[in-house]
Amino acid sequence: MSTISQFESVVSQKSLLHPKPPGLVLQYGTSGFRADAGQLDHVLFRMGLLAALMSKKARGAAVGLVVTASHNPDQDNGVKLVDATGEAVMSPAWERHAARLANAEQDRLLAALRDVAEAEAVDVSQEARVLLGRDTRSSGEALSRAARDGVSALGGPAAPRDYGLVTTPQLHYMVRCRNTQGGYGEATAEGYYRKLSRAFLRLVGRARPERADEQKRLWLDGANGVGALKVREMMEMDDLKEELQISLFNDGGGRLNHRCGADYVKVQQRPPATGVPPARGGQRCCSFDGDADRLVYYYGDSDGCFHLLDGDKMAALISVFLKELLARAGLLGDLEIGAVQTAYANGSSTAYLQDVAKVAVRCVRTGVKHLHRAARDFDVGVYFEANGHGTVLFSEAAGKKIRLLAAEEDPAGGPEDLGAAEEDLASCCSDDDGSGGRWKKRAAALLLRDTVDLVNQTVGDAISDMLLVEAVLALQGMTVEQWDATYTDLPSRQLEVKVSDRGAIRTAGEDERRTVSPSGLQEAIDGLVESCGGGQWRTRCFVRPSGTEDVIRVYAEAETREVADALAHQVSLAVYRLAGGVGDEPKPVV
Ligand code: NG1
Ligand code: ZN
Repeated sequence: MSTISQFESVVSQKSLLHPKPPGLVLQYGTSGFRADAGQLDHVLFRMGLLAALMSKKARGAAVGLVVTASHNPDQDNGVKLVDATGEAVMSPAWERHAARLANAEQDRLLAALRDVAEAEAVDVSQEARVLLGRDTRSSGEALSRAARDGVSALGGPAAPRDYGLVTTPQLHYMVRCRNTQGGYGEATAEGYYRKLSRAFLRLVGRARPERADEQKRLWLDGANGVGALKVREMMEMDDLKEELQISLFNDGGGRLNHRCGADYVKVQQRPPATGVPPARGGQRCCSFDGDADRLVYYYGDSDGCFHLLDGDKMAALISVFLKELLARAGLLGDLEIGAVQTAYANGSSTAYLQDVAKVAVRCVRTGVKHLHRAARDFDVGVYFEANGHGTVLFSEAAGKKIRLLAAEEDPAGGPEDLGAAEEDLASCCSDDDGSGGRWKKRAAALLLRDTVDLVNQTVGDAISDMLLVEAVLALQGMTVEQWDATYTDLPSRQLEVKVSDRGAIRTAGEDERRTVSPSGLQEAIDGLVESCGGGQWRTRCFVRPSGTEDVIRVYAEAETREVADALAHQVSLAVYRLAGGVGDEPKPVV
C-alpha cells in the first residue's frame, strides 16, 4: 500500500498558501467547525485534506463538504462534512482526526496527516471523490477554494465536484445519489426538485376535498439565505406552482439570518422583524435558516397573537400521520415507529407523543448526529430538534415492506389508474373506524410510498420538510390553527450567557439535563427550580455549553410565561456568577 509520503511535498507547498495562525485552537463543535470567517482559511484547506482521506477510506465513494455557518451571523462561517452514506454521523474517531488536523501547527501538519492516514489504514493510492457546496456568505467562495486546494493536494487526478451554491441538505442528497448510482435519485439540482415535487404532487393529489387556492398559499421567510434561491428555482416547475403558492420574503436582499430566519423566530418567539409580514390572520408562514436545514412554522391569529409551530409540532404532526398510515397498511405490528427528541423538546410535546399519540420517544444529546443515530433504532424513526431540524428515517426493512405493498396494491406503479378507488383514497386519513378494507390499505400503502420519496433521509431538509408538512396538512384537511391545537406548548425561555471558558461547564447523562461542573451550579439550579415551581414536574431548567457558539445556553420551561422567564433569568445569573461570566450581568427578560 502506498503511503502519504508521495503527497507530502505538494501538501506542504499548498498548505503554505493556507497558513494556520500560530496558537489558534478551534473546537470541532456540535456540527463541525464554526468561527469568524477570517479564522477559517487553513481549516477549510485541512478539511479538504480530511475529506479526501474519508473518501479514500471509503474506497473512492463520494463524500461531501459544505462551507456554511447555518443559522449563525453572516460574518461567521464553518464547515459540515458529509460521510459516504450522505449523512453527517462521523465517528468520534474521525471527529478527533478533524480536530487534530485543524489545530496542528504549520510544521506539524504532515505528521498529523500521516497519523490519521495510518490510524485509519487509508489506501492513499485510491482516488478521492469529494463533492463541495456552500451557502451564500460572502466568505464562502474563498473558503471553498481553500477546501478545493486541500482535496486536490491528496485527491488524485479528478478535481473535486463543486456544486457551488446549494442548501446543506441538497449536498447530502447529491452524495447519496452518487453512491447509490442514482438509486436514491439523480445527483443534480433538477433531479432533486423533480424527485421531491413528484412525490409532493402525488400526495396532495389525493387530498379530498381538493384544497381551495387560499389553502395552497404559504409565506416563506428565506432568512436571506441559499434556501430562498433554491425554492425560487424549484417553483419554476409549473405543476408544483399549481399546488403550492409560495410568497417568498427575506429572499436575499437583506442580511443573512439577521432578525429573520428559523433561529430568530424560534428563539425570540416572534415573527421575522424584516421582510413583509403576512397581513391576514391564520395565514400559514414558515422560516428557513441560512443553509435550509431547519424549518419552523408560525402564524398570527385574528387577535394578532403570534403562534409558533416548531420542530416538536412537526414531529407530532408527522408521527401521527405515519403511525396512522402504518396501521391502515397493516404494517404497524411489523414495523416500530418512534420519535427522537433532545432536552430542548417542549414537555407538552413529549407528553403528547407518549400519552396521546402512543409513539415511543427517546431523548438524546443535542446535535443532529445523536438524533440521527438514535432514529436508526426504529423502523420508522421521526427525529426533530425543537429548533426545526429533523427528518424521518425508514429502515431497510420498512422501505422494502412499503415498496412491496405499494407494488402489490398498485401494479401499474402510478397513481393515474386509480379510477374508482379515488374516493376511498381520499378517506384514508379520515376519522372512520379504520376497519380498513382493501382500498384503505391500498391508499395507505401508496401514501407511505410517496412519503418515503418526499423525505430527505440523509439529513433534516427545510425544503423537503416544508413540502411534507404541506402535504400532511392537505391530506388531513387541517388548518394551521388545528395543527397548533394538537397540544399546547408550555411557556419556555432560552437564553445565553457569555463566560470566559465555556468548557468550565460540563454536563452528564444521555440527555445533558444535569451539570457536574462547576461545583455548586447544579445545586443552585435545583434550588431555583424548586423555588419557581415547587418541584412540579412541568417546571424544569437546564444549562449546557453551546457547541457552535461561544456561549452557555440556559433553557427553562414552566406553567406560566412569567415563571419560565424569571427562572431562565435567575439561572443565567447563577451561571454568570459560578461559571466565570464576562461582560454585563444577565438582565431580566423583557
Ligand atoms: P449548540 O450551539 O451546540 O446548542 C445548535 C443547536 C443544535 C444544533 C446545532 C447545529 C439548539 C439549542 N442547539 O447547537 O440543536 O442544531 O446548533 O446547528 O438549538
Ligand atoms: Zn442550518
